[in-house]
Amino acid sequence: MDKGIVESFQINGQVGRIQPIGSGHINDTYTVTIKGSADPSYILQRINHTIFPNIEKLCENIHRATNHLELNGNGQYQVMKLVCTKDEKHWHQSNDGNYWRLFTHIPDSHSFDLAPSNDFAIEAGNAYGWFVGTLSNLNNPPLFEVIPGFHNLGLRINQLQLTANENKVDRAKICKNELGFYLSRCNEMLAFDDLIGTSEIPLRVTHNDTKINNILFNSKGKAISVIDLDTVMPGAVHYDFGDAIRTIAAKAIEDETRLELVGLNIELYKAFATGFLDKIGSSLTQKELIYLPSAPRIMAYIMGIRFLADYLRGDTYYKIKHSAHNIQRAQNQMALIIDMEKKSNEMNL
Ligand code: ADP
Ligand code: GN1
Ligand code: MG
Repeated sequence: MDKGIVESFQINGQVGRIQPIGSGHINDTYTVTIKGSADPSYILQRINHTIFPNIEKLCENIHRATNHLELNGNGQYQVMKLVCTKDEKHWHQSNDGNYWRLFTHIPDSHSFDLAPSNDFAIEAGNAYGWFVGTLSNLNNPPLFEVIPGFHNLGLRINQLQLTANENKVDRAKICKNELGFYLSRCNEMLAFDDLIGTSEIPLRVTHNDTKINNILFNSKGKAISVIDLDTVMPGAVHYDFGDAIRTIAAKAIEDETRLELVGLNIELYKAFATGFLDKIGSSLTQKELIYLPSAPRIMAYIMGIRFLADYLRGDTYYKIKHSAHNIQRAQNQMALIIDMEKKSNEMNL
């Protein structure tokens, strides 16, 4: 790793170690330690500019969101800051054409891929509820839509169908079952899509990638920060509630291939919902509340069809560790959906 990249930012001290961290599928993330210090001071990220082509608008969204959270969040959570480059920009382009940004590191923080207990789930619910609640009035002008139609079900279903028809890498025959599973549920899912953006389910400012590892916890298990702000943009509250449940109330990680282990932990689900609604429940509309229990199934469905579409197009979007990785992820989400369908009565709030 070229230390010169970090040195192009306004850092305090001399760059020491740069080490990879995290399990994300899109960007590359590193901790940066300053010489003479034991703990990291910064987080360096290489931005995937194929997926996020408008780097300027992407960084502007993050800058606006972090400022707003700092000013209006009542100090309840720590907010990481974008560090400027020496020429006062929020990103740096290296000679090889890559784009980089630097954040302040939240000290003494840990992230998890599953919730270790009910208390963590409540904490996570509080943190994401605080996030959506605090950003609710950041709309003048609205944040930039960094990935158009990111959680638009109609668009994602069309993409899946098109990719299956094109069958570029001849994988459609391998995924007949998976395609059948997802396409057989599309009408039921689309009913919800039509309500988004109406007064009943208004557009808010949402995080749109509310996995549990995008919350930092301290050593006492308290949530201390919400991170990974690439996809902060207008969205429905269901996106954040539903996407969070996929990892916070899941019995197994997203990459688990022993499908009998995959499912919803109803206690963790209720704990997350309690924490989330505690922070934001009173400002939700009746329709938003009615649809909340369906949101985890809808978001698992969206993620499942995105994994499957990527498998069908030859793995061009998500990072993979082996050639079956994306179809296995799509199967994992199927198992989660089936379990949530069985538990739909228990999921009522
Ligand atoms: P990705 O998009 O690849 O998931 P993240 O922004 O979530 O990238 O960062 C990956 C991991 O790096 C996080 O799960 C967390 O452990 C750590 N991390 C990211 N930002 C910070 C920060 N500001 N302070 C401390 N740790 C961080
Ligand atoms: C991607 O890179 P990561 O893990 O933060 C994806 C999310 C998916 C997630 C699935 C921009 O997020 O939408 O839910 O993988 N982010 C983007 O694990 O596509
Ligand atoms: Mg992340």
